[in-house]
Amino acid sequence: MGQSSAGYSFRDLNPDTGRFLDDVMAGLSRPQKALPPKYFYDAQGCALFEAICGLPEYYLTRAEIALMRRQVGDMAQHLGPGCALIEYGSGNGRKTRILIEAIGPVAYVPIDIARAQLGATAAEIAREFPRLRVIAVCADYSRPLALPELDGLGARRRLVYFPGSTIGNLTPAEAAAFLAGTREQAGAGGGLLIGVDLKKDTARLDAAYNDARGVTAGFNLNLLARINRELGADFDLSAFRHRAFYDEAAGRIEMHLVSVKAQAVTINGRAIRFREGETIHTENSYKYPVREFQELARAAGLAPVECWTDAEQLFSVHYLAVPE
Ligand code: AVJ
Repeated sequence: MGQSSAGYSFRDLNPDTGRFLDDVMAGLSRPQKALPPKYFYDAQGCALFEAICGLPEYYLTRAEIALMRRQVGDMAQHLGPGCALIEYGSGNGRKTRILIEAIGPVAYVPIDIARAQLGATAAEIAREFPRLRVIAVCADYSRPLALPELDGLGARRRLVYFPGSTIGNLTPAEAAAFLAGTREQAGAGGGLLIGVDLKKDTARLDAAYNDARGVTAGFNLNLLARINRELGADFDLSAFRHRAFYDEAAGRIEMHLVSVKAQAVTINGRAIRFREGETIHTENSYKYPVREFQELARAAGLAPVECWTDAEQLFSVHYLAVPE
């Protein structure tokens, strides 16, 4: 089970060992250069993302927390006590605490690629809920992963929690495949609780990813800084600009880093050339109306049971059941 300390155990599946360089080289060798958004979250990226969550323009986190506070009693009726709660992308665990308090799970399994933050969050939650079994798993959940043994914990069912609209990073086809895989992890009689950002007017969406203070720009550019730090590359951060826009036809925000001039960057002894205005596509963030997401869930073999939204209709949380 890996090293264990006060109240929680930590299993490290070494999600980034050797993969970061391969993924960066592959992504920057494509006609439309691209980098996987999961690499945003090194220690600096985690801190920048936390800052984004507090920005006036970034309504998502506030709306989701308000929704959780208001509806968690109703959610608990569906979810029941005594489950094993598995969470993808646990981050700082702020929403999770609201859920744990209301539903009383027997075990909590946070899964995250950000090792340091995962350890800190697992330790804090274990301290706050002394009777809860906390089993942290450092892993890349975008790939198949073996969950720790949960059968001996006396859980009545498995509930997978995937908050924050992180599922928006996937294309709808990828999201359906991901949901189908998650259905297997929850197992028959289990369930999924998923936070999904709603479609809304373009101006509001554009503002959320183009904040006045430039924190989102810093978050995006930190990906290049991380490649410099960890892979010894020589990206000139002042020669790239943040760009984010809502593509209404695709129903998604796209984030890019734009090369402001023709330039070459050396990574691992290889020159990567950029034309002036050429971009690296760093993130998609899909937005779904309630009905559209429910259809996606059905295509993945899940049964939509309930969907809660906040008072302003900015954000949604879906409860999907795994059919027996
Ligand atoms: C964590 C993927 C949900 O898409 O809104 C925030 C990440 N990117 N600002 C999102 C993000 C730019 C965020 N997710």
